[in-house]
Amino acid sequence: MTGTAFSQNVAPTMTAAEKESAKKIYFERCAGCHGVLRKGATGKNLEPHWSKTDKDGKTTEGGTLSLGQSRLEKIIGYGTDGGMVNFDDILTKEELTLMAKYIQNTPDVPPEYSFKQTLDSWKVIVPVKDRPTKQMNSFNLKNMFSVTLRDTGEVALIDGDTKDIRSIVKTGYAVHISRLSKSGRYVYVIGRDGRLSLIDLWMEKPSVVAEVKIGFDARSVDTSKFKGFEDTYAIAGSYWPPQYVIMDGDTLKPRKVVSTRGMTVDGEYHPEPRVASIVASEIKPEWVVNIKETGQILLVDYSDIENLKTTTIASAKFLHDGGFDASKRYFLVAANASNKIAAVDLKEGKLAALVDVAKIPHPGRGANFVHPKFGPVWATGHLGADVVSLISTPSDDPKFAAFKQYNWKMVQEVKHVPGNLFVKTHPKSNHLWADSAQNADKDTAESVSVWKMDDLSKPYKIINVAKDSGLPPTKAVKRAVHPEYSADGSEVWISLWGGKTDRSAIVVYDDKTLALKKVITDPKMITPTGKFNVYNTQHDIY
Ligand code: DHE
Repeated sequence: MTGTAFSQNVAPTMTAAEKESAKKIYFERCAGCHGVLRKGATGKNLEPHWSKTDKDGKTTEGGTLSLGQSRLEKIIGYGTDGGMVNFDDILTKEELTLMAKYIQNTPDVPPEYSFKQTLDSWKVIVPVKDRPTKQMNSFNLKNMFSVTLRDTGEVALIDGDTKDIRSIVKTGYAVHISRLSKSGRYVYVIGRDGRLSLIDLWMEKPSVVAEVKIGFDARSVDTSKFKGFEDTYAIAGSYWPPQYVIMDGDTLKPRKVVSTRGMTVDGEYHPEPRVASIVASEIKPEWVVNIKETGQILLVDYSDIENLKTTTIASAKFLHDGGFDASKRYFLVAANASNKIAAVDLKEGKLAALVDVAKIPHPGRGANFVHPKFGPVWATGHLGADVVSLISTPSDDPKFAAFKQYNWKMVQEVKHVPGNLFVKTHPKSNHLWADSAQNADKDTAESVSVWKMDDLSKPYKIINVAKDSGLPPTKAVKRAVHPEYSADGSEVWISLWGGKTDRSAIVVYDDKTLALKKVITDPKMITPTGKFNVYNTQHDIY
């Protein structure tokens, strides 16, 4: 394609009102994968015209203008084999036309967001002095689940013992994750709109005690977990603007904002390097902050936040989600556009390995177990391939010495189906669970697969969670997503992520017998997705 061919194509005109509504849809549905500046990450570059020159000097060009209106409408409506999902069941025909027009126009650059704006947005709803000094309810907090109700902008706190909904809390838009303070008292909930809510589980009815807006678009949060810093700080990462914010743990008072703009691992400047996963090391007073577009993993030392020290570890693009190995010395993160897992050694503060896996790894937190042949392994599923990859992880335990030879090798690919988002197990379980929520086939997307650890050659059982729920059939697929264990490892909870007005459910299975145990449903149970068991999240058990 030459520059002349592009110059012949002109972006369709749009009224200010059309642009405004397209901008809103783009932010809610597209920015997560394609970026606010549309430079692409998990999704393709969507600028009207782009050109890039590789290290051999070869220039390639492309852009939405060269694709044109009708091709773009088809791609948005029906999706592609390359991993783009279809939007014809989410957007109207008029909205599909609107979006195809919008992405042929030059992207709007959203405003920046300063420390002062962050501070101005900060609200303490219940000051620390007015909070309880001991637990005021009789709930077994260890087994409480914080459940994302994605499309209602709420979190449900569900009692794992009784399965009762104890509280439904208003939070940010399309909440992404919940994380626990080291003590297990506070739940931190981050909305896609950057609103961070702090929930105090000790209150008679657990409620939000503080809030702050850390940016316009966000996905990650964690707290300080190193000895001596328990519950002291919180950190939240923003997609736009690309920066992270360090706050006081019990009030969310902003203390520092740090930009993540800079050079990619390929040596190019990137204006939008978004903060993907963040985890707290328990070995040092450090957070692991994974920067998506640059492929740089930051170890942020919070022992002196006025004189912040950061170690920058080059890995691969584009960093997304990940979890610890069983020893918690290593953090393994998906570099999903490179089809690699990067492992960071938190003791040495350096990259331990870059392991090749299949297309678009998506581990969630991953799953740790002892493989009968290869010893300790960490598992990741894939969005773009039909396997769960097992990576051998090091252990100091002499009983695993014989497995050292396999360390950091991908030792087995367990046959699954594409469209897997999350895998999960528990130290007390002999089962590996994997969803297939993004699979194109409805039955498969509504089911999960379970393997026995001693025979990973095929799933021991495929469970159709939507059928087990007994919910009436709906037009929208009820995606069975995100297996999560109860605190004692005896139950597995699966969400049914249905239509945004459909009553849905969380379906609970007995992990030993795989029998259906309970369907948790309620008129307020709309679009449940992530579920975060207090004890397992607090202690990184998976
Ligand atoms: Fe997630 C984790 C980003 C879409 C459910 N998701 C994460 C993390 C990131 C991320 C960076 C790691 C956070 C951490 O550990 O600090 N997710 C993104 C996106 O950019 C993406 C692809 C597109 C978007 O627009 O947001 C995206 N994610 C989704 C969904 O559509 C899911 C399935 C449903 C939902 O609720 O939105 C979804 N993501 C989750 C969940 C986790 C998560 C449940 C936490 C997993 C865990 O067990 O800890």
